[in-house]
Amino acid sequence: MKDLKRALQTTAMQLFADDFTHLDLAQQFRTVAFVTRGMIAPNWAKTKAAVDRSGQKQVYYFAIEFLPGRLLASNLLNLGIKADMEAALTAYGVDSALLYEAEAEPALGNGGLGRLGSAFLDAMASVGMPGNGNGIRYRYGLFRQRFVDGYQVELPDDWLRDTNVWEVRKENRAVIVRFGGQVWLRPDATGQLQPEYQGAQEILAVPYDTAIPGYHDGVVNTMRLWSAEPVNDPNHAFTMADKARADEITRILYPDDSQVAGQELRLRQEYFLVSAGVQSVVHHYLRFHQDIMRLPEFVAIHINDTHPAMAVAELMRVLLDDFGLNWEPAWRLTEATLSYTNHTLMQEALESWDQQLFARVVPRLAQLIGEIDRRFRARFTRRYGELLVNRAAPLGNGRVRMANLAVIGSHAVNGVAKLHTQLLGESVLKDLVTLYPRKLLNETNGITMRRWVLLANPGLTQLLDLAVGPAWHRAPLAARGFAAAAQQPGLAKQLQAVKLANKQALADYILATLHETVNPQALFDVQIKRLHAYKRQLLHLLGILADYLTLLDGGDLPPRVHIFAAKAAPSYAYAKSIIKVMNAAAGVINHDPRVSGRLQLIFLPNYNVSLASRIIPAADVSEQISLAGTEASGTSNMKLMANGALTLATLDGANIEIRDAVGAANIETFGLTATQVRAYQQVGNYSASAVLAESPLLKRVVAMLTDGSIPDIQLEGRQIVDSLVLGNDEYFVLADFAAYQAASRRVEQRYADPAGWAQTMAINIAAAGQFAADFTVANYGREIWDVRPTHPPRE
Ligand code: CR1
Repeated sequence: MKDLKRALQTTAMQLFADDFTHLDLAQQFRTVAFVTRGMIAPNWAKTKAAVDRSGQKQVYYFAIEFLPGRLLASNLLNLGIKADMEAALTAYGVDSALLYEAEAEPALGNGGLGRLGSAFLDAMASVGMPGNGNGIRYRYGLFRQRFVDGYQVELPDDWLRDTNVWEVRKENRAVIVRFGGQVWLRPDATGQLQPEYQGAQEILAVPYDTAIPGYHDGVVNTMRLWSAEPVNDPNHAFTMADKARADEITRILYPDDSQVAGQELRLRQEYFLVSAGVQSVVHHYLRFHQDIMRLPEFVAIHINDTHPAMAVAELMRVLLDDFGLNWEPAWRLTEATLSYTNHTLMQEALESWDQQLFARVVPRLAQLIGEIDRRFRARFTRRYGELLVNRAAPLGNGRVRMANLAVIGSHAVNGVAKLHTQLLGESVLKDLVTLYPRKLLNETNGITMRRWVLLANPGLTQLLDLAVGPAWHRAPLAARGFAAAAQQPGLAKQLQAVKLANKQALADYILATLHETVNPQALFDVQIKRLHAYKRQLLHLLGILADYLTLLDGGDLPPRVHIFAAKAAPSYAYAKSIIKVMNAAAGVINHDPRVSGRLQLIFLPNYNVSLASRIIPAADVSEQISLAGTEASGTSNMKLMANGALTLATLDGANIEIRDAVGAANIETFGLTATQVRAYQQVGNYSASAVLAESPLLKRVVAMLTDGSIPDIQLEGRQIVDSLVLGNDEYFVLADFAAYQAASRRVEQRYADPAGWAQTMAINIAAAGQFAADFTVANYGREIWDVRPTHPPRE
């Protein structure tokens, strides 16, 4: 601790020419982060050198989004010096909790997809797998959300305004990415066709590396994020217009989630990420290996969702054009090197690009994909017929289909939960699975227990350490013993006390941000995730309105606080309407003295990793109520169970695996199954109006959206009712309403029995270990990447 204090002083003097205690909080944060970074650095260098020397195979995880969350506390934890650093700070009179909050949040992702990528980076480092992130250094991250008159307003996220302490600019590793222009193929001296470019735009891709330290293991991996700049050529000064065109590529994160962003700029971002990544992987490989034919023995490139699917064609380009390989061997290398994860079944999220646009932006890749398509058809048409092959081909209807390209060019493809993988095989990827029956695998998602329990919930951590010992930090299954331990009334009481304290802390935050007082004894019912029709925040809202009416009718319901946090994509009008209606409903319910202290609706603004860390430890109930067959996996479901929340869920995504892990008695499930939903959809016999007509309560609830009982939502309320009635309720909200209400009552009955509830809490916590990302990456390593951890998580 003395050393740390001295280090803080010295660094404060170097950075700010002042005493540590004289600095403001932002400066103090930078000082602490700088010291921490210095402590990570030697192991970072050592890890890189060791991997290169031993020639271990490395994973490169290509993703257009990463969502690391704030790094300081997590880095200190993983280094094993968190307590010491906090003691040093206390000695200087600094509140470490406040200091952590001075860190800008790197919001370089929209939701689960980006967060999963970051969880994998943390997990790979923690189990000793050489794994690199490859992403984009967006100048502006996901918008900051504010509510004005209940409407979502998007503010820019200027996260790089102050220097980013964690990143290291590596200009010596910059590469050039080429866009547009024209490409001709001309035979060279040996008769091989070589591309010749004219009028292409060259952009410099500059990497910024961030260290990803593993948990207490000395391993430090790298997240490499690329920034676009004009090429710095001493003979040709760039113009301001050149600079603007380059800057534009990495200026913003597209705020879209499960919906395609079809703009040309997005395509340029994707190619930028892919080309810079592939080139740098190959350059690095060649520094330590001579034979390009052995690439897949040392390199695994993972395509996270379709955004980096161009890696298939880009790797082919490098192998053919730069190394002069023939098609067949180049294709074998490409397929052996690449693998792909699908993250959604939502039709509107399946990327495809207009072929002409594609050819304009990446002409050489368009040629190569044309050839991939030609060979694909030649190989399969005779045996499988034109119809099937047309559907499965990379090109069709004037579009480049990115999922098809990714599957065809990868040796393994995976879904992210058992149900999702099964449905992929039956629907979106059915034809491709017929052609490549061995490619499709399941790898159920996982979460970083260290961030979501050790960091977010110190009270629970202490209790787990007490009950089962600290082994679970590294061996997450060791938490299993907690279920039995919690049968002692003493421990169960402590568990209740921890939950109550966490709820009190959240109540304080709610008071500070929204000026609403909530009672921590009430049931805290949480739904936190992107706002999407398929996730059905609307079902939850209808449930709240129904309870409101029940209370007004003189019914008796236990005190309950509904807590939401969600961002809506700025162009997603329907989702924004839901936010407006939620806020307006909150205004009515929270200020109606007739239900005071019994029902509240809290919508916290600006959902992000940090806010999730506040809410999750305080949740009693975790709402996972997507329409069955639509949520690929979900990961908030795992984080919430790990913190003792009871899952109230449809049989969708990983909810099913959570049920299997905790047993049907420790989860509340309801609603249509994926099979039932599909049957309705195929027959076309679902009638939302018929459901409405049968339920007087539901009719009253829906009427509230348009009859003025919630003020100021004329347009939004109408839009929602229209989607339910005229649109025949695409997501079966009304169909599941009655079952949802019944399940909600069962949850309340459980909550009325504190001892039983404590047992359920303990069983959920105890069973969460299997969802640790440490296991997930080890499984990917064994089944997809052929990369083994040096210290695998203990079973
Ligand atoms: C899915 O919607 C899943 C994450 C991570 C999301 C969610 O169910 O947990 O991926 N998909 O696998 C997504 O963002 C663009 O697609």
